[in-house]
Amino acid sequence: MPQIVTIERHILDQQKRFPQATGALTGLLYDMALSGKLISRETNRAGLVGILGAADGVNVYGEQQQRLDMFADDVIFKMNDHTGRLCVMASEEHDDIMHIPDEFDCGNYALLYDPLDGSSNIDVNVSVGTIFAIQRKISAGERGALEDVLQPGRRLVAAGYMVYGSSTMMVYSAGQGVHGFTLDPSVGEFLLSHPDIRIPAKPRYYSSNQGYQKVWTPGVRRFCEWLQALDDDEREPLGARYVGSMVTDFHRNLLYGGVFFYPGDMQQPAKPNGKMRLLFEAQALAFLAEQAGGYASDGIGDILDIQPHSLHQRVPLFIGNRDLVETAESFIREHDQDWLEAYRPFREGRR
Ligand code: AHM
Ligand code: MG
Repeated sequence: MPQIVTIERHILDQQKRFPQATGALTGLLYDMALSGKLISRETNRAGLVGILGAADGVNVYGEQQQRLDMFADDVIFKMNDHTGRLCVMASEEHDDIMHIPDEFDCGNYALLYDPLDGSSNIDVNVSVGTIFAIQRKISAGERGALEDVLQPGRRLVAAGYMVYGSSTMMVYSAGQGVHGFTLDPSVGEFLLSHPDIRIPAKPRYYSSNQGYQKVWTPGVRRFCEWLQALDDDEREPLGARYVGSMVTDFHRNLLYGGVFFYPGDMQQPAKPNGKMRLLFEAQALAFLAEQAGGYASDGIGDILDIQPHSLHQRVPLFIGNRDLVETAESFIREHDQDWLEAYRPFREGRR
């Protein structure tokens, strides 16, 4: 029988490489794993317990929240509000940062999360996931502040996601490679199943909502044709796969090689900055992509180098094999001057 490594053991082993570590990050990652187990249990039972369907709430983007979103959001907050490890939290489902209740101590980390990514898939039993990222506290005050979460992805201490699919997986990196764990529901443990994940050099898939092709910029349209290897006898075309739950699409491309893209557009009303949230979706996955040998860009440059200006800032996103993402950048440089001019003010926080 091969060696069995639980996520707890793995996180502890990684901590041992840093003699100065206090154990706070270790505890935090373990609590994320526990949150994942609880959310997984509810997503598995969703159809049974009648908690499906939209709740009254509408999130800050004007989208309807599903009840499971709210459950997942609450689980992660409650799991982490009293541990003394965090100074502040921020969730895609909340307009503002969330402070640690006064009765509890504050710690040295900030947690950012998208509790249930791809939630429009819940009602049809398609995989969804949780995305999280951890920054170090930089604010002077004791109780944390907005500046703790408005940091470039380059400074992330750790990031990861859970996918609630045919099995539940947790994938994380604390800056030493990307490691994947599969939940064994019979014993309730995440077991190491995918050590040291590297994106395969030969990609297989591209993932994008091609229903929007008409509103894509000329550079993005040409990039997609290039992926399909039109007029190219030397390269094989990539297959198309799009779940509509980015964390799931990203997970597939991480294991098989490929690129996910959700570009900005110039149609009226123009959305030059696309849909993905920089802090709750793009940064964490960009960190993991880089750790696995890949790359993430907004079409101009590295997602990890973008200085965030607001909590719910959106970015165009191209993520996956480095050569594919760099090819997207060069098509955009060559063909999308109008878009570049429209997008830059968003990137630089002038809009
Ligand atoms: P969500 O966080 O509100 O669920 O939205 C993000 C999701 C991504 O997971 C997915 O890739 C994208 O929205 C799908 O959008 P579209 O339906 O426009 O293709
Ligand atoms: Mg999301």
